Amino acid sequence: MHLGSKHSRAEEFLVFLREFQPESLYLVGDFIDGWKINTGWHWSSVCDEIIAHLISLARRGTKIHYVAGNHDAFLRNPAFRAGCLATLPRFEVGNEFVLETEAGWKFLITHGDLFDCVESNVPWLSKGTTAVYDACLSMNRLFHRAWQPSDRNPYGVCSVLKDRVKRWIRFVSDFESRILDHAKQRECNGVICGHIHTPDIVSSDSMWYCNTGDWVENCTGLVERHDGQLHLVRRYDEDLFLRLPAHKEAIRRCFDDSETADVEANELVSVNGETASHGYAA
Ligand SMILES: [Mn+2]
Repeated sequence: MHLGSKHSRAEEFLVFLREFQPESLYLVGDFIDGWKINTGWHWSSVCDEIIAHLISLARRGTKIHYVAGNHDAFLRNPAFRAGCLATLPRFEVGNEFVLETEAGWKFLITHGDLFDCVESNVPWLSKGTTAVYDACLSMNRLFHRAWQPSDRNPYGVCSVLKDRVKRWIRFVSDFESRILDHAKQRECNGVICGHIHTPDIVSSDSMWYCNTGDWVENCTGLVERHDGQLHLVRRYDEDLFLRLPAHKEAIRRCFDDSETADVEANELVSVNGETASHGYAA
């Protein structure tokens, strides 16, 4: 979300959030942009409405998991958490959580900055690229105001941003493998992260890599539906669906019959109707 940054799409996010009454809500890092507190803080009344809506969801029973990111790393400080957040009901902060879907698949949920070599090893470079990125976003918005129809994504036209994405592809591939290795160590079947702002659902090395995207450039969010499908909602693009069969551990718990479970777990899975052999082996 990067709430507090002038590029945060608070209005669009609030519309999305109001569509659901979820059992659990995961805010996947950089929800509040603490880096902007000293260099251009933009906190609108819509930001207040978002916070009020989150509190109201928690009061109505939604469990809220706040994953800390690099822009809200102050929440990684246990003293801060104990002082400010302890009184909030049904609200938990952490670096990572494990979500088990209705179908029994385990996803590690983490922001992703801890697996970004630049962020971990060269923080000054990370801050520098953030400044360049912000300048690109501002240019993009000016371009949009001057020449684009209002129903188009105001951040969808700047070629500078597209170049940026290409340049980062090599970096992204390493980011994916590092974060998936970590999820594998945590005995998960996939990862749900953010950080690089590129929404996606892909199969990689018998694992699932899901990136929730952002509410800055893309306006995207990931929803687990009651039928067990993962649904990547994209405000300015066609939605993506990940259809997973019941996981064999879940089947085993229900029927205690490993023979049936092996057959079910080897079913084909699909993203947006295109089937692919996932080949997952527990
Ligand atoms: Mn980040």
